[in-house]
Amino acid sequence: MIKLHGFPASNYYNMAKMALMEKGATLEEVRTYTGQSEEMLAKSPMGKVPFLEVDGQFITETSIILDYIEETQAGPSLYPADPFDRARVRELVRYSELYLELPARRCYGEAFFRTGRATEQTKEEVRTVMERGVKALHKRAQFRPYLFGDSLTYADIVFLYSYPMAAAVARSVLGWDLSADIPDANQLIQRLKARDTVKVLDADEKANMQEFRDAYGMK
Ligand SMILES: N[C@@H](CCC(=O)N[C@@H](CS)C(=O)NCC(=O)O)C(=O)O
Repeated sequence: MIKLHGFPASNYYNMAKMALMEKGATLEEVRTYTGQSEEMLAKSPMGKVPFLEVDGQFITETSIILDYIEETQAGPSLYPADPFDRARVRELVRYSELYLELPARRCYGEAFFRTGRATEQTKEEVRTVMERGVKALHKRAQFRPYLFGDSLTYADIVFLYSYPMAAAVARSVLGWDLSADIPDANQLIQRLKARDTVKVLDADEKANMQEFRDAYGMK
């Protein structure tokens, strides 16, 4: 059985967990917080979550984990059949990850945790990358009604756990209403949030929030 390490307040963890749930896979969740201990690095060399445990061995990096899930688990395919279309979905995954979530993450301390304030230079850098990410999404995302066509793909899963954080950072740190620039985003997020899998993920995330804050010494 696949074991998924991480914690439900982690957006990346939820991407991997949602993919497994959408596949109807049997999974064991192993509560693991991030860190740099040798024990952790032996399993997750960057000390990050999520990571998968398969027969006592470990796989890290969410997009790699998603591909592994696709290749090993039964259930509906979360990629289109055509190789070109699959590449397009992978592009969308990368756009959300690298040009929305990752830059926004630099301001999570200020936006969500009150653990620090972003400098003006950081804000400028973050905004520049995100603005380009938004333009890239405009060129590729379909919203028909999913990011790529009429069925759920990994692009939607990664968007669901990237866009809301990016929008919150944009609003609270950058004074920028991201939803005005991606008008179809909110409707897609609402559609995704109505899925049974996401209702469970949301409840698990809420239930984990205090433990998560305690684990990192946050108030
Ligand atoms: N590139 C990684 C990013 C995962 C990530 O940043 N996870 C966060 C938790 S949501 C983490 O482990 N942070 C700890 C750290 O950056 O050291 C992936 O795709 O899995």
